[in-house]
Amino acid sequence: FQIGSYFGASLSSVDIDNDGNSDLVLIGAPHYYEQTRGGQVSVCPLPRGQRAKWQCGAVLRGEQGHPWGRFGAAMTVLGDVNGDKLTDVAIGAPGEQENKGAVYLFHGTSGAGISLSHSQWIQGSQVSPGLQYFGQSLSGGRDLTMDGLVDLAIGAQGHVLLLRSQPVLRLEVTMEFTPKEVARNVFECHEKVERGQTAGEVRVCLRVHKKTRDRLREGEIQSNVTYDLALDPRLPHPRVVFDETKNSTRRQTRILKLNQECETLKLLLVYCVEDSVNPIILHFNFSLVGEPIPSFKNLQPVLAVDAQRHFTALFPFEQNCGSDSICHDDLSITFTFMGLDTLVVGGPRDFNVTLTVRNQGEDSYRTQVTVFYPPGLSYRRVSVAQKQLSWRRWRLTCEADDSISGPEGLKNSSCSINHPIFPNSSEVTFNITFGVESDASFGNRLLLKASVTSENNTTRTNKTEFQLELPVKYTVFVVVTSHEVSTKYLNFIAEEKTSHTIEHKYEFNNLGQRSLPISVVFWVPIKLNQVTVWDNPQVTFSKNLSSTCHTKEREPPLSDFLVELKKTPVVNCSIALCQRIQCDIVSFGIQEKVNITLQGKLSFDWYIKTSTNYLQVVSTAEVLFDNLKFALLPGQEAFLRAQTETKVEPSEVHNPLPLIVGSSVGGLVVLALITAGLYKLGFFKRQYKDMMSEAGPDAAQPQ
Ligand SMILES: [Ca+2]
Ligand SMILES: [Ca+2]
Ligand SMILES: [Ca+2]
Ligand SMILES: [Ca+2]
Repeated sequence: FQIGSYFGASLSSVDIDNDGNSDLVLIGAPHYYEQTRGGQVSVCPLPRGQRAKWQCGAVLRGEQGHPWGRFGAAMTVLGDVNGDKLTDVAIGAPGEQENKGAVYLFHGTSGAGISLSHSQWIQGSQVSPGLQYFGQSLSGGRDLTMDGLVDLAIGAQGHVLLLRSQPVLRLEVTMEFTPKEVARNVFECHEKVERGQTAGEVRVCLRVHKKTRDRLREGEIQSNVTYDLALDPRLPHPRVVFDETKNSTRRQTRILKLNQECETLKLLLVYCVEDSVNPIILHFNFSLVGEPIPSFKNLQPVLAVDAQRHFTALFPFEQNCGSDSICHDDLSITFTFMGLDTLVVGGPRDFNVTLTVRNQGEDSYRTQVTVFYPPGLSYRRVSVAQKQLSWRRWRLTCEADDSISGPEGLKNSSCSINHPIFPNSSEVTFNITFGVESDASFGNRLLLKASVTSENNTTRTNKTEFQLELPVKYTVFVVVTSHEVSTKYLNFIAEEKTSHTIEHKYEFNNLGQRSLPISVVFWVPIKLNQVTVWDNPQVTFSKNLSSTCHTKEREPPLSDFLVELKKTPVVNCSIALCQRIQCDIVSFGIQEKVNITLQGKLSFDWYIKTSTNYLQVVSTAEVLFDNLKFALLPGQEAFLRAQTETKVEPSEVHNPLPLIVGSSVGGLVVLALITAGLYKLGFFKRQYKDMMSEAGPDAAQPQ
């Protein structure tokens, strides 16, 4: 106890449950001082049993901010004012607000207790501005106005005020949907989307109840109720609207008596429903204002302070889960590489996997496909395959997790299928496109895994996981070319037994993205018709490469070299005995370049004259690689082969003397023949006769 608190200055015994026995005693201590509130009332339940002691555990207090409020200076038992049949009390605090005063109401609670928070705070200044010490005395529990409702007399300085208690109302709301669920064929979208389908109807019924017992006649009590209905209030795009308003909300105001009133509202679906797991929510809230009753001096009914103001009803979607209402899905997954038999790394950048997911059980919730793939692949996109067995429009969204996880060091992408429901008896086929890094290494086989899961908690089966391997090869991009500095032309004098140095130089380039072992093979014609052509060919590398070379001879496939040479003046391995030189290079690096030169002595004893007067000596270079591990891109075979030609021609020896002699003799013979011919024709004789006849007559005339 606080000294000077005036504990016991006011006192009241209360029979909360109205059984005729007092349940507790309220003891006021109006001068009890706290920094924020002045005065308090101890709640002391009557001790049960003869030797039991008083225990005043609970304390009632006024509002904060009134250290001089003198809460508990007066108190009275009110009777039941809120209609719960439990006794309520009023406590005065005449010192509040500089002695303007206030009165607090506390409701009895079940279990013969009292609510520690007040239900009403009536300030004297609100009742009448000039009042002082409002609440310094209180008297309640009687009906003075003949309406059957208890009233409260409140003393103030020079005044007594009579406050009436009001009829207390509650509103009962029921909302029922017809049909009980939105039918499946209505909310599922088919190929042809029909807008504004009727989802069903809701019957909303309101009934005002009066809680307090009084002498008012039923018909006299009316209240003005304004209520708001909202469909899917938390969704940005509600799934249904009221047919009447074409909106998801609707406001209505009605004057209600104490009877039930109902209305039926039609609900329309706005669009194809994607979320058919969560039911449609219909929310109801209202405000109620009692109509003043003229026959009782405008006594105004009031809504109970603790009345329920919000109501919700759920309109579920029809589910496909059978009579047990538990959905057992039956999922399976398979995939293919779309006919691809080998993945060629460094070839096409995109790599497609076609997945097929089936649900042969009941509806599947939040179905998810996860694909596991090695680093070197990266998720690009997902697309629904063109041909589908179903009319549905599947919604697929995938997310890639590029972090490497799990003991196998795989990456994964997860795709949600038609969330939230992947319906029963359905199948979807879709493609996931991966990018293939051109320098990726997968070994000789690529392993892909996929699994399908759902939130149905159905056990995993061997159908819900799938894996497939694909052989992998890597692109080769090695280019061999004949070098410019090779010996292009040689001539010789047939009579001389000479030979010339010959060089065929080849350049090898690795333009690909990876180093690889290769073999280079040279073909050199060494003998034609058992006569040496290219003597002792030698191979020299432009730089040190770890390599080993081995040679062997090969007989020509075509035996009749004369016939072939007449067709084409080429000496190559089809008609000549050749040396095949193979050099195995252990690792030919990325962007590496090497020149390899074939050297030797070319002799000419083998030379055979043909109509062309020259012959081409041809060597060939080839690149070989392991076909099991590596592959060429289409059209690149030509880069793996090159040849070098040396034109060989015999030199002509020119002697000028026989030509001069021959020309002179010929000239004299021609001259002799012309002269002889002219003589035969009488060219010389006739000239002589002519000369004679012209001179004859002139000579006889001198007589
Ligand atoms: Ca009692
Ligand atoms: Ca009560
Ligand atoms: Ca009354
Ligand atoms: Ca079931």
